[in-house]
Amino acid sequence: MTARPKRIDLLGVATASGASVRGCGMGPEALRVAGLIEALIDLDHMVGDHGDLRRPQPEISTNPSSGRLPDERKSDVLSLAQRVSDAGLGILDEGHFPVFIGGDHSIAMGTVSAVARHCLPVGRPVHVLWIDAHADYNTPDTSPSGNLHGMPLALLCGEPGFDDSFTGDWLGRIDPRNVCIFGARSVDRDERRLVHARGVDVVDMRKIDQLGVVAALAKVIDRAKAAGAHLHVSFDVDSLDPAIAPGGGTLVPGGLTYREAHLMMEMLHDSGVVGSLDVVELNPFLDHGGKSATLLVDLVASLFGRSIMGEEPGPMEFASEQ
Ligand code: B3U
Ligand code: MN
Ligand code: MN
Repeated sequence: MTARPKRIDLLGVATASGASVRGCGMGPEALRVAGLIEALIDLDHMVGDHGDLRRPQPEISTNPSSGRLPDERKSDVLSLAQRVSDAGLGILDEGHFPVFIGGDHSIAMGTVSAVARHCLPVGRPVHVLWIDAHADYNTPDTSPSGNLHGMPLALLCGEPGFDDSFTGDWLGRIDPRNVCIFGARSVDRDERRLVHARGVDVVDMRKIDQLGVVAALAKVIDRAKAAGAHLHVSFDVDSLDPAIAPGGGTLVPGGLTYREAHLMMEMLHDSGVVGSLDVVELNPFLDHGGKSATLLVDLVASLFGRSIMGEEPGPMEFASEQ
C-alpha cells in the first residue's frame, strides 16, 4: 500500500452467530477501545467509522442455556453477510479502503463478496490471503461442528453443499487457486481433501518453520502483483500464538509469533497490493486485559505504514557527513 489510500473506512460487524463460543460480537468495540482509530490517524490517514452492523431482530430463545438455534444463527449470518457485502461494495466504489472488524469469521462471506463484486466489472482478479490457524473451507457436508465461521472460504469458492438460502446478488465468487491460507495448523480431514482438490495454496506452520515467513509471504505478494490483483487480507486472531493473543474462542497452539506477524504486516504494507482487510474472531471476554486487542491494533498500524525507523532516508541526506 505504498500508494496511500484516499481514506480508511472501518465497518464493524458485531456478531458471533457463526461461532459456537459467544463473545466475539464485542470485538469491534474492543478494537476501538484499544485505539484503532487513533493509531491510523497518527499515521496521517483519513479515517471514517461506519459503526457496527448487528442483528436487528430481538433474540427470542426458548432455552437460554442452549443458546440460539442453528437456523436462527444461520439466518443471522446470511442477513449480515448481505448487509456487509452491500456496505463494503459502497466503500470500495468510493475508492476507500475498507477495514472490516468482526465479529466471527463468517462475516467474510460478506467482506470478500464485496471485493469480488467491486472487481468483477473491471475484470480485476481478486486474490485472498487468509491468515488463520484453520482453513475455514468446510461445507455443511464436511463440517464437524456446523459452525458457519468454519465455512466462508468454501462458500466463496463455489463449493457445492450450500442450500439455496446461501445464494443472492450479494454473494461474490473467488477462484480457489487465488487463495492462500497462511498459518494453518488445524484442518479437518474432509476439508483437507477439498482444499487439495481445488488447488488452494496452503502455507501451514510447517512450511513457515522451514521457509520462514519472508519467503513464504513473498511468493503470495509476487503472485498478486504479477496478476495485477486486488489482494484482500483476512486476518483471524487465532493465527497468532495463543501466548501473545489469548482473546479467541478457538485457539490452537503453535501460532505466528509477535515478530513474524509484524514482519508480515510490514511486507504487506510495502507491497502496495493490499486493498481491503478483515480483522476477525477477537473475543474480548476471553482476552487478558486487552492484550490481544492491543496487539491487533499494532498489527493493523504496521499494515498501514507504521515502522520502527519511519521512512528510509534518501542517500542525499547523509552526503554532508563526510
Ligand atoms: N474446522 C473446525 C474448527 C474451526 C474453524 N474455524 C474455527 N474453528 N474458528 C470447524 O468447526 O469447521
Ligand atoms: Mn477463521
Ligand atoms: Mn481460525
